[in-house]
Amino acid sequence: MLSNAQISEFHQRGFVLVEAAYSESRLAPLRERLRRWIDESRQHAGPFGEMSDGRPRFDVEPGHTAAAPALRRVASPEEIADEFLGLLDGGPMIDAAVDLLGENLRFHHAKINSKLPGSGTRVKWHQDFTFDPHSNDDCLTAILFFDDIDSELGPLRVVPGSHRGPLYSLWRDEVFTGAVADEVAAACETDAVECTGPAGSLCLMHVRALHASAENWSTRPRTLYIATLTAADAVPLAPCAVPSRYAGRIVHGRDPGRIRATPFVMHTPEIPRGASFFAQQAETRPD
Ligand SMILES: O=C(O)CCC(=O)C(=O)O
Repeated sequence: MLSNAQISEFHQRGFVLVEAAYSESRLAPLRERLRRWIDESRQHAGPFGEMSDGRPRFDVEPGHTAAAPALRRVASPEEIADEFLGLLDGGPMIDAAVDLLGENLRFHHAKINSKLPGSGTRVKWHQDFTFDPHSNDDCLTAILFFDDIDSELGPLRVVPGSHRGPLYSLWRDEVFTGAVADEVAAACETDAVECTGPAGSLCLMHVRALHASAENWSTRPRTLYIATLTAADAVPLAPCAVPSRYAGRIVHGRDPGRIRATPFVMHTPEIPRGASFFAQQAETRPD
């Protein structure tokens, strides 16, 4: 699926964008399902639904109303919609992950992050690995664009090469902030590049890559489907904040029946009390 140049870009920079990897006809049923969930959200004043750990499955922004719905997160969509479960059966995302991580692949978790027009939610700088540590870091975050995404929409921003740097703490003064320290974030602001492209594009990002995204003050939506896939011999070391009955499923190849461990030191992550890490990041003092 990926060219040698794309594979080497992923290893050098920590991410690679495959433009229009998914066709309109593959995106349409996913968008339609999301449209129905947005409609459903109009009936709720706050986060709703339930994940297997009892926390809400659907998260909405503060200020969400029936007239101006602000659904910002659907956790584990594969548990409640076959269209999303189908993404794990094969296709560009799985093929690209095989090219980057090897034949034997496991699913860890997935979610939809939506920034509807005028969305005030932003994502502070972090690395996915410090939320979801595994015994080795042959793990990636696959990000599928539902919309044409340009600079105005609060696109994903990534710091090239940061996947080869340190793991940064998400804790400040004994509080789990879900974001790196201000001085690390300031350096990221200088070094980051935007990940933009047409609907159907697929960004494959190393789980150690530092990334963030700004608010979407535009009149267009910015929706991402985000899945974490791992080499099959990478074993999770902490409970996942987005539980799924499909977690650990082999999505390509076979279970190698072994655990591969590489050394690293990091602080333990914390599961958010609420629906998602958006509130966890926002609860902490502004940076
Ligand atoms: O929605 C985004 O822009 C990024 C989301 C993200 O980094 C995450 O959910 O871990």
